[in-house]
Amino acid sequence: MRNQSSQTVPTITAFEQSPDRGQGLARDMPVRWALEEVGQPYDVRLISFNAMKEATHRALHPFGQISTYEEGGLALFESGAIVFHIAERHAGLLPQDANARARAITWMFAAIATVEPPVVQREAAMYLERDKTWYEERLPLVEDRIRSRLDDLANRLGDADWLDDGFSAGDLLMVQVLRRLSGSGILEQYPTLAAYVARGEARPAFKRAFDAQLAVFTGQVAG
Ligand code: GTB
Repeated sequence: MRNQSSQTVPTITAFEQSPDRGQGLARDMPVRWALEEVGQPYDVRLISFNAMKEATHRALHPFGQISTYEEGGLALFESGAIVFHIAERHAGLLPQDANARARAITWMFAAIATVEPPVVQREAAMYLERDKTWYEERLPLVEDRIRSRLDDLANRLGDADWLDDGFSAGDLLMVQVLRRLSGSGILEQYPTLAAYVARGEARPAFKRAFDAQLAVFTGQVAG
């Protein structure tokens, strides 16, 4: 959702040229999705790999990465924190009931702190460690760690649609983490989790967010 006029809408950053070639796997995607879920218009500043490491961007993001979020005098980084901020400020991503809200926040942390790490390790192995002598030995170990998490996650999800009653920011982050296993063959071994991801991807807000980041890759959005 691109803002046409107001100066007060948030601005997020995204890759000028995402290495995922428009698959929506980079960290602007959960932020876009959250903004779309709550109906908050936003602007996007596209950023190159070089610019990401410069002082201007590092003032926003100490680690020189995407995504960032600027809204008036507030500047945030870390996609999970940004999604949490959006969910706190708008209705739609966290339940009103205090206990249900706390559980949804717990799932946000679980996605980022428990499920995501082995997924990131797999990405690091595949993209950064492929030329190492130990790569062929390491990859199956990392994938076993992912399966261990997915075993437990699938057991907890059971045949429910979402992790705790209705869709929440916890599901948004969990689905986005699981999407990063697309094409690995791992997620396909868990039909209920694959269906859970498909449910997330079928949400209109997801589709709007996905199309917006894809438009960057296909050149339909100028930086
Ligand atoms: N914990 C941080 C967060 O959630 O915001 C992680 C941020 C992060 O890793 N950002 C990455 C980045 O800016 C982009 S998303 N990297 C540039 C750098 O560090 O120099 C990671 C990512 C990149 C590419 C793919 N892909 O091609 O599939 C998937 C995920």
